[in-house]
Amino acid sequence: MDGDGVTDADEMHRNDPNDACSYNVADVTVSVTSTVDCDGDGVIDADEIADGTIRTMRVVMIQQV
Ligand SMILES: [Ca+2]
Ligand SMILES: [Ca+2]
Repeated sequence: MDGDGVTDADEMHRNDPNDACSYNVADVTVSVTSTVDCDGDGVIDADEIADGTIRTMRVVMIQQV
């Protein structure tokens, strides 16, 4: 578990279970325990998930299209 809120079983599908910055927000089913800030905006991912805000540059790019 990397603490990104996605179980290792779910991460096996398409994400890295050892990288807290690799996860699909739709697969977050457990408490987020990591304190990483993957997009470097100063807000840790756990808080961004709780707030429903953007956590990764990839999501930003998708939303800009
Ligand atoms: Ca992960
Ligand atoms: Ca962030």
